Amino acid sequence: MPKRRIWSALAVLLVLAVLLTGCGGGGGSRQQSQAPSSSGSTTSQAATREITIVLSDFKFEPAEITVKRGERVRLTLQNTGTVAHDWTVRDLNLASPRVQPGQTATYEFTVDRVGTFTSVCVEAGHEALGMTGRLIVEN
Ligand SMILES: [Cu+2]
Repeated sequence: MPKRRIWSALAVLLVLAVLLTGCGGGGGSRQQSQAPSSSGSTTSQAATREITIVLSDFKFEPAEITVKRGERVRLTLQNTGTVAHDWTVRDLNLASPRVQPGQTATYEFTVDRVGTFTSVCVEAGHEALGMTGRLIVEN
């Protein structure tokens, strides 16, 4: 009876297909749970925070940076513009070196006050042209 064999074979295939698709669906939704990472416990190390700001005509990129009170900050100021620029926070007496077009300078500082401060480029007219940003100091 060859016909019955064929039907039996088809039935077996059908069952296998259902089992395989069932397994595939179940396996995909399984997720490995990982141990929670304790990211807060390593911030006590006194590492220098490195931040790069691109100075262009006439903006800071990023305009806003955030640091922690008391930590050493090293700014890398990269001037991609066509005129000299700087990065100054008057309220904190922070003033970077003047960076010539195409040049890069570094400026290190530490802030002991928490708050949000305005940063500007003090080259003539640049602040008025929108070359301002914010320095946020967190505890
Ligand atoms: Cu400028």
